[in-house]
Amino acid sequence: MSSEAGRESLRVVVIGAGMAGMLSAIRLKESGYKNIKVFEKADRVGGTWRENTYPGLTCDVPSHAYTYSFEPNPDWSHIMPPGAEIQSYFEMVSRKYGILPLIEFNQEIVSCAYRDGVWQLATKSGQKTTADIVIAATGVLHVPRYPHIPGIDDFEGALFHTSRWDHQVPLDGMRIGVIGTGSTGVQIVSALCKRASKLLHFQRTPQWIMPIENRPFTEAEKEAFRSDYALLKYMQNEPEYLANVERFTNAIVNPESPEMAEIEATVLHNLEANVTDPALREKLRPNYRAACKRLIFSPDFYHAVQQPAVEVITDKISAIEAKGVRTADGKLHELDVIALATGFHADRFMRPMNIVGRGGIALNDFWADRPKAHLAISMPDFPNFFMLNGPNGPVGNFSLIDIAEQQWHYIDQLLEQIASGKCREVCVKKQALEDFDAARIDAAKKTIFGSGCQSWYLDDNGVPATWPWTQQHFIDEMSEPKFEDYELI
Ligand code: N01
Repeated sequence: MSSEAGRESLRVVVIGAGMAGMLSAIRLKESGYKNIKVFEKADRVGGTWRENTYPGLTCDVPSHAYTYSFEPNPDWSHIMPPGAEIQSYFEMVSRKYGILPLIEFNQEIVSCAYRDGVWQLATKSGQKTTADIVIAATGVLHVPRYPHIPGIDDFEGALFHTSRWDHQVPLDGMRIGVIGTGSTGVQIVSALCKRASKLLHFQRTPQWIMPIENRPFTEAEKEAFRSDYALLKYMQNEPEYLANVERFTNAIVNPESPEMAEIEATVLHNLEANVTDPALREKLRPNYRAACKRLIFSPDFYHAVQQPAVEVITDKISAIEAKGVRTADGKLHELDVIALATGFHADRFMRPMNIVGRGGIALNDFWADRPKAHLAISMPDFPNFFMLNGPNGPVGNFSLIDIAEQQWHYIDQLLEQIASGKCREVCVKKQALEDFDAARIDAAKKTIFGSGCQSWYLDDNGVPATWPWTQQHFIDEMSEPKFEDYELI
């Protein structure tokens, strides 16, 4: 069979129409695959950027780096892109690249089982489909983590998780509580500090804050990006940003490196120089190393927490009551709105979908100890099932779009084995995954993420679940599969 004929006949299902699912659909279409279906549980593309709409939502990767390589965008308004602009960008791309007709919206895949050499999928509404190849592009942080706080259902005001923001609820002049000090909580506090009459930031653990500049692009700059394509491409791969990414990943991998010392000095100086009240400064001072939790980049958080309406509350939350939050010191903090910036279940990936591989092996059993996949992409006994942004990938402080594109480059080469008729089934060998996983865990324990703090990077055993090597190592791995690691049947 020629590759071309293979691409025309193979049935490919992509799960999810967020950034990575859209990328898959665009690339498959361009490569000549004719039988592509994308299933999306919601009614629009965009994934994370569709679901998160909270005030202040901004990506902390520079705008021009947070774009598909094939669709640079001269119109970004700021150095860091606001969430709503990212959502509009994805919607524009979905139209421009003609992938909307491939997407079945409001169709959540609930099961995906490998039987008789094909994947059989079913949606919540009962639609069934058969695929030769499945691409899971279901995202990482999409299942909200609700805190177990006594009385949480008793609150009489508005209470919601930050990824389920209720835009009907007025905010101006209101008494607002934000629980959680991750990237989300920090951005919300920065956005609401002058809108709320009282803004209480409930902090269980303080965070190190890396200062960043986030000014608007001038009209002249945007015009230059529009008229000079080379400049626009340069902005996507801006040398200073790439150097920062390299420095950052080197620091993560080697906590004793000069790069990490530089990060530590910068965040410490940020705290010392910009928080004037000594008592507040001590409240905000973490007792663990910078970047152990995902480092927060913010141009204005310290400014925000020093606004008159804002108070950082460090007393433990003991309950939520009808009128507000009660802390362990006995005080009731009366509130109109509570935003739960309490993060996500980062170990879910495709789940709760019921996925069953070759020989009846359930994904939940395969991942009983921890989510794992060879190079974040393939699993033994799950043939022709490939993940974008799967477990153990380099989800960190840099562009996930770039990571997904590199992963696609790798997956595409695996697909080619099937399309060209060299084999019918591709999945990583058990031993290859075991070797990868052992080396990964060994390296992960030595990264900054394993240096002694709680974070969503850690698995249930307290081991960092992320990519533990440099960005360059990832780029090298993604350049070409080592086919000897794969079962090609
Ligand atoms: O979630 P988090 P997030 N009582 O898990 C606290 C990406 N992102 O939504 O540290 C009180 O980081 C918890 O406290 P502690 C980015 O990758 C990117 O903020 O566990 N507090 C913590 O403070 C990011 O890392 C962008 O002690 C409770 C917070 O809730 C990831 O999403 C923007 C609690 C959770 O922090 C997740 O960020 C936004 C309880 N019972 C998000 N339970 C950008 O690009 C939890 N907490 C900028």
